Amino acid sequence: MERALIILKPDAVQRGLVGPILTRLEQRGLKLQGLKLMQVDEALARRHYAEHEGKGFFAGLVSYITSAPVVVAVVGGKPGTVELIRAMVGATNPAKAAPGTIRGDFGVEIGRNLIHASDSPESGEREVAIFFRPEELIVEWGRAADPWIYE
Ligand code: D4T
Repeated sequence: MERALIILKPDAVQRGLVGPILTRLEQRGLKLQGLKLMQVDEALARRHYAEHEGKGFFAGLVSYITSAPVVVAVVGGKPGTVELIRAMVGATNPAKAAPGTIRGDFGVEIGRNLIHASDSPESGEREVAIFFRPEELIVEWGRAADPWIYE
């Protein structure tokens, strides 16, 4: 069962873009399995972004993600979900992200790129486990529209 961790970063929360971004995911037909507002502390930020430790932008990335509350969500349940969400999110640098993508429609700079989405099913599993306890998730729930979204 494939799923992605989504983080609506501090700029998305501060700019009132939580609703519009979640709306896009919902309208696409994606299904939430978990959702919460939280403050990321430095230890969590370092763990989540461990692959970037040592890079020039790492300190700025950690201070940005810990600077104010974020909204974290788990989205998925179907094969292909991670790739579909990454396509909706757009390129890492919003200046290069295509119009119609979340970063391409709402962002300007790479250090304020609004949203994180897991980049593979394996990352999704690792990241969901970092941010959510199992009891915070509802993995299987029926939705009346499902047969109109999935064949
Ligand atoms: P995230 O992980 O936030 O979904 O972004 P991406 O998956 O699209 O991009 P990434 O892992 O390569 O980068 C993580 C995070 O670091 C910021 N960043 C990245 C930055 O501030 N400067 C940079 O030069 C790069 C490469 C943006 C996203």
